[in-house]
Amino acid sequence: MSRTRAAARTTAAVAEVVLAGDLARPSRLTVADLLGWPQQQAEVAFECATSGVRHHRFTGPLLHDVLSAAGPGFDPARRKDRLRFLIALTGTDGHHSLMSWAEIDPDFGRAPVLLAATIDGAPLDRAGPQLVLPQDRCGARYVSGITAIRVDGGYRSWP
Ligand SMILES: Nc1nc2c(c(=O)[nH]1)N[C@H]1C(S)=C(S)[C@@H](COP(=O)(O)O)O[C@H]1N2
Ligand SMILES: [Mo]
Repeated sequence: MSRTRAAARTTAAVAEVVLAGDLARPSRLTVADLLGWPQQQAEVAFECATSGVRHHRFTGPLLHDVLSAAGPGFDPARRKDRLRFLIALTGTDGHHSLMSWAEIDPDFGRAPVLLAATIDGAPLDRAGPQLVLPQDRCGARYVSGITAIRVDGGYRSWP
């Protein structure tokens, strides 16, 4: 394979996460981009219904830092305004999880949720980032290979 084709392949293999929804600055982020935020570390244990207790060490930015930088469409000065916002995460295989904005907001649930850039010392550039919820007993919300994160403030008008 020529060097150019090898380089193109390498580029194609780098996973991207689409940040979309009610955001002033929607974007596409690679794992390399995630390394630009302050990095947190989490040693976690969670139970999987099929494979028992798993232990992992993750590093990466806080999900809250990354999404705040994208400009979610609420008035930051009005705390109640944030409570109608949801965060929908999708993995490569279609595994989904929903969170409320308040879960990760420092004024509310303050969950130290990471958008992990490494797992057990290995970079996630090709696999894509993984959601890390140190407070979860079960592993099901640790969505891996995240392809899209949608911030949705649409609950304003319901019912
Ligand atoms: N994309 C994706 N992420 C996923 C899942 C999945 O099916 N797809 N399963 C979840 C479940 S049920 C568990 S227990 C953990 C398992 O993580 P591990 O195999 O890395 O320990 O991943 C979670 N993340
Ligand atoms: Mo699981």
